[in-house]
Amino acid sequence: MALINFSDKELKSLLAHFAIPEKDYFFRPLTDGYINDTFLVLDGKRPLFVLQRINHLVFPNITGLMNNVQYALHHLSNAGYQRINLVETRNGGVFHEHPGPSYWRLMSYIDGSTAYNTTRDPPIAKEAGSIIGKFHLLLQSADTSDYVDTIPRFHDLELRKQQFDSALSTADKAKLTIAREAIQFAKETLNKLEKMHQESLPIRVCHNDTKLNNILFSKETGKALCLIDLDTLMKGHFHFDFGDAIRTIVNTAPEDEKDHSKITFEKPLFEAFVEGLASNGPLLSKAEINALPLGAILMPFLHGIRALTDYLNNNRYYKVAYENQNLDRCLSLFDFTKKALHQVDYMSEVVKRKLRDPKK
Ligand code: GN1
Ligand code: MG
Repeated sequence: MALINFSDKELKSLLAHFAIPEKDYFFRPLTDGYINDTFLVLDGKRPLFVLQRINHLVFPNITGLMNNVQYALHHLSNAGYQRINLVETRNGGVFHEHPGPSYWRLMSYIDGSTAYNTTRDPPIAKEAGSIIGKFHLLLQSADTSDYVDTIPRFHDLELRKQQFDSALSTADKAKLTIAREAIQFAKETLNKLEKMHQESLPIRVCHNDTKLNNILFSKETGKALCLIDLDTLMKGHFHFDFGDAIRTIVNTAPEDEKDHSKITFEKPLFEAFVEGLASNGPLLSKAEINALPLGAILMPFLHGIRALTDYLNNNRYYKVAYENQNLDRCLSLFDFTKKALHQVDYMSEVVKRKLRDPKK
């Protein structure tokens, strides 16, 4: 998908649909996301809001998605969890449908907050674990049947395999040759993962995109404040959220890193993250704890195979900054998958020791 540009004039006219004081606001694009278009709205130098176009090709049920977000935000607010507010439109809705169509929402900006793409800092990893645990504690009382699947089968390996197979059957010969090793690894790992035993696991309302840069931290105290980007909030299993966090916290390299010697599995960061999770008290069942190492392999692999599929499909799904970015992302995610595969026994030992409820 190509990057889309919006003029200040267009953004101003969109903002006018929301119930905020009329002022001469400035806009600054935030370009880290691969799906939506996001802009910081500033009053002079002060960021006040986040304006976002929701990609309706990726998320066709915008009403369902925004209902999910509203329900969840209702739960996601307490002393240790920073509330995010949706700004209503002048018609009292939570999003604005623009002719085209395009779909826009406006959220409060959390003053004094920051996010990290990567970290080498165990206290940050621990805070990340703590806030993800808190997110799940707060949503434990949510009724999963209230939430629609914004992307059905989002983390379903079988679906991702089918999409990969279909991309293989239509891709250019040249691309199949360039990606030969990645394709081979994908096939082998699909076999391996299909065989990895899974006990039956509870369904929770999950975030489903708990990468490190979806966590806001206080610049002043270093505390994690809350999770952002709730578009994929829907039913799921806890090890999905665990795995997405591990792939972006325990690996200190960015997702499209080309130098694979920089991709590492950092044990101190893994342990700090698990300690952060444990700091909320018992949350997970025995079966969920047993599934955590699988999550740490499944999630980088799933993102890798999705990036590979999109590379073979000529970048239809993700926004890419350059032609081969999806292939670079795939190779880097597969490299971390390999490194995590070597740490299965280590991960099992740590999560059992730190997370099992001593009373059970
Ligand atoms: C996409 O655009 P962004 O960064 O919020 C993707 C996530 C991936 C992420 C990075 C709906 O999210 O699953 O973690 O890229 N979201 C969707 O790989 O596909
Ligand atoms: Mg996202």
